[in-house]
Amino acid sequence: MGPQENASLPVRSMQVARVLAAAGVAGQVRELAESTRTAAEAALALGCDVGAIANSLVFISDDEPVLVLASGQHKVNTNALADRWGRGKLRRATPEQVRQATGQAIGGVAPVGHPRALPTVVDAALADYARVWAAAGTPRTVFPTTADELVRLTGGLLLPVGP
Ligand code: 5CA
Repeated sequence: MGPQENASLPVRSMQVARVLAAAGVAGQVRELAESTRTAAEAALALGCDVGAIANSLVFISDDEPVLVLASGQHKVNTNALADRWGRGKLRRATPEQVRQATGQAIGGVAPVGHPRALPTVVDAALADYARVWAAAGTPRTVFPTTADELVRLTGGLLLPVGP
């Protein structure tokens, strides 16, 4: 099913679906009846390991928003990641900063579909899974992908982000 056929998706998810289709991503955005607002909820709804959920976390570093696509299995070690990434300290973005940087709601922030592409790190732990799931613009929409595909989509760096 292509994005055209998926015409009932919310506007923000249609936008994500279009970016994915344009990038040649095969996985389709799907809207679930259950909430996928958190990694735990998404894993339950999808019947997958929580580690296979890619949370799209926005941080502010060196005065600009950056994106960390982190496995739901662990917290981001921001100090270690800033060192590895060669960036200044990472501070969690406020809800307003998340909205400004992504145009998407917290709990539904996608890896793509933002007003401007964000410098991005993809959690190396996601490479342990043959299929990972990421949010698609709303707290009920997701799409299947892989760590490699997320790197390609975002132009990001594959780095360990966990403790
Ligand atoms: N839909 C799932 C992935 S399929 C999802 O979006 N997970 S998430 O982790 O990326 O989104 C929930 C995240 O939103 C929380 O982990 C937290 O990092 C962020 N968040 C929740 N509340 C706030 C808040 N008040 N300010 C900033 N970030 C928040």
